[in-house]
Amino acid sequence: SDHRVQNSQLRGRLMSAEAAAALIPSGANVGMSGFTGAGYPKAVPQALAARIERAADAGEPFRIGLWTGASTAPELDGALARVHGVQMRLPYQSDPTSRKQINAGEMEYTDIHLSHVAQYVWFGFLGKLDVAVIEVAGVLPDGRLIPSTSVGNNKTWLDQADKIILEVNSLQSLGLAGMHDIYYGTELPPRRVPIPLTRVSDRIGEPYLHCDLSKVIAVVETRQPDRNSVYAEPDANSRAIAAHLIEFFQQEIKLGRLTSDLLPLQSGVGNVANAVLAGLNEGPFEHLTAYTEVLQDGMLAMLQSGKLARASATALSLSPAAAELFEREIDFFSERIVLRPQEISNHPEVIRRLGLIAMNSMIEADIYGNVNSTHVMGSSIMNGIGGSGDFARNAYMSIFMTPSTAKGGAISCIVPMVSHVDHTEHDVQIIVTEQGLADLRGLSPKERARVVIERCAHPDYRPALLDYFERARQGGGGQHTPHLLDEALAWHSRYLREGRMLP
Ligand code: 0RQ
Repeated sequence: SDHRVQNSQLRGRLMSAEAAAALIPSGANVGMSGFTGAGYPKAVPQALAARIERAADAGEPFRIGLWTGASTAPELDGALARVHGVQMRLPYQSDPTSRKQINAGEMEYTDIHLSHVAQYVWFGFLGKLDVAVIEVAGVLPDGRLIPSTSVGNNKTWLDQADKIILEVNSLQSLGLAGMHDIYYGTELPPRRVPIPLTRVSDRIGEPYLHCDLSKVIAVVETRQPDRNSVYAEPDANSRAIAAHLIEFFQQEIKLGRLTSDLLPLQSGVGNVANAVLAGLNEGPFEHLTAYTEVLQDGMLAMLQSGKLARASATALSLSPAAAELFEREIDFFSERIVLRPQEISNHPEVIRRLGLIAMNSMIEADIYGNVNSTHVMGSSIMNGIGGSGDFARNAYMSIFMTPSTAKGGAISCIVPMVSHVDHTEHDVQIIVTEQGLADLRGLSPKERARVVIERCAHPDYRPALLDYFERARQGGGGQHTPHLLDEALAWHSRYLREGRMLP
């Protein structure tokens, strides 16, 4: 058997994915590893999906509650959703099949700030966790676990689940050992003490996960790569957004509010965020650091070029080419990257202390600076809030970015009123589109509206937005945040009726 399972007790639990999946009962809450397509179990979820399908064919409904770190991959979310095996999902997903079922009302979904998930489980807010299914890179002779390419909520799942299934993936690099920092010092209120992390690269915990070996009911060997999706080449919009940001940071340096090493960067997921990093890699800043949730291609390139000195995250999210580079240069990256539990990578206390520059993408913003990151036309979920709220609320500076239009121009991403609010005007300081950058710090709502419309809206929509604002200024309503309530969401309903927002 495989040298990666060095503990004899756990070696005695080796079995097939099918046999392991047979140990998960219907109705169970299952905590799986996985964060942005990294470090998720690859065999047991598919075997479980096959079992669920057989049960359905036999007329026996079989569904589970599925908890993870964040998004996973087709082999996990996709496979289980396709057989309608997920009754309730939390805290984040980005899977097309799951999204469809959630929006059809066939799957319950609880979209939770990623830093809250572990403590909610400890508090008992989410009910009992029955089974943990965790991918690891290996098992040490004493039973400690070498974490995989994401940490996410794995520590909490291992601690809180009644039973544990381990997937040992021999394709994950053993060079990962030592890269993680698992903090076991979190207490429950009222016994909490400060988290002793004052610099991005501080190590405050241990490199390995541990668990009660008597809870381990199965160990499954796998050899499969992470999802590793390719990022799009930065397009003109993304490059323009990056250029506006770089100019803004330079201005802040001139004003003495930032230095040339800026402050630790947090960058969201997606193509725009990745393109902004590519822009920063060519920008004039030096000795940058990152305290972020997901380390994507852009950050790997910045570490390699030396622009980025140190990075902390809870997960990798790499393209196949970047994953290859990571593997090849693992000793180099191991000196520069720390992977932490998501309750620490996203912890409000640490984010506030370090003073992050948080850069996240959004779906839409309104003229007053409220931001919607999660819902299309008010009622359909896209992915979820993820870590954007953890970072936006607590950062030194909170930036949201988007192209000014979507769907070939039929949708304006700057609207009179957002159709769903994830980040209120109080948590949003900078809005950037390819058109320009709106610095909202210290502005009143009416001042913000003028800046957002002038700087960020697409020229095709600017007159209509100004017209809305001016009529709201003259309407009889309150003049702190002027709105025309009968019209505020008319752009969205017009899009749903006619396929375009503009009158
Ligand atoms: O859909 O591909 O079907 O056309 O939304 O839009 O422009 O490709 O942007 O990939 O960066 O995603 C906010 C969803 C942006 C993401 C969001 C449609 C658009 C397209 C994607 P199509 P883009 P991105 C830490 C930070 C929340 C979590 C977060 C997200 C699709 O960034 O999920 O921030 N964020 N986490 O057409 C209708 C609009 C639209 C619109 C765009 N106004 N109306 N559809 N789209 N704008 C990391 C983690 O938490 C893990």
